[in-house]
Amino acid sequence: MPIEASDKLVSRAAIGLGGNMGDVAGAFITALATLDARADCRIVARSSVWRTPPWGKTDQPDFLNMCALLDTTLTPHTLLDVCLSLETDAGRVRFERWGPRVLDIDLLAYGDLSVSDERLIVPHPRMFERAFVLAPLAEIAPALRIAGKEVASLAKACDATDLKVDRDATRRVRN
Ligand code: A4P
Ligand code: MG
Repeated sequence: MPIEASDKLVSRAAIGLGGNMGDVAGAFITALATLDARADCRIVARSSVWRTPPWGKTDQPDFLNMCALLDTTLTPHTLLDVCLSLETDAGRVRFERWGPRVLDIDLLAYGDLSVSDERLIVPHPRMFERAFVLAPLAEIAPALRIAGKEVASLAKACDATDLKVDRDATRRVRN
């Protein structure tokens, strides 16, 4: 179904989902279904689900990561608030930065907008060095330009040798 007819501008946003506690693929499915059920959001693409070694804080279990594209009439800040509430709904409790989590949703890009304030930085500042973001994003948006660079070439410049597609989780998320 197309996004609800309104006089509001529709923007294409990219989000990254990650987690390494409990049924992460189940949390991805619920979060994407909840977003898609809103009148002001429509999921238009889902990447594969990738199994990825932990980045930043390495003494924790592997993550599952995926990306999705959505059309939305929400502002970037309201979309962030919706994503943060989906994390809470999934049972996320913040223990430590970069620590284990059921569900993390990052707003990677919002149209070609740049935002930088105390609550939100878009494009996501750490995505350019993260194969676990760029490999899934390149599957669904290779030609997207973020900060002037094509996602496909950003992904090629990143070492993705330790990442692999989780076929079962991908099947679940795409069903
Ligand atoms: N915030 C600002 N900009 C954004 C944005 N573009 N998207 C603020 C989302 N949030 C944004 O986030 C803290 C605050 O960042 C939010 O309240 C929001 O206002 P958080 O999710 O509470 O904290 P965090 O996730 O622990 O920290 P951070 O720095 O956001 O971590 P990252 O960058 O999300 O990294 N390894 C693998 N393999 N896969 C992963 O998914 N994830 C992380 C977390 C570390 N290592 C990983 C993975
Ligand atoms: Mg985060």
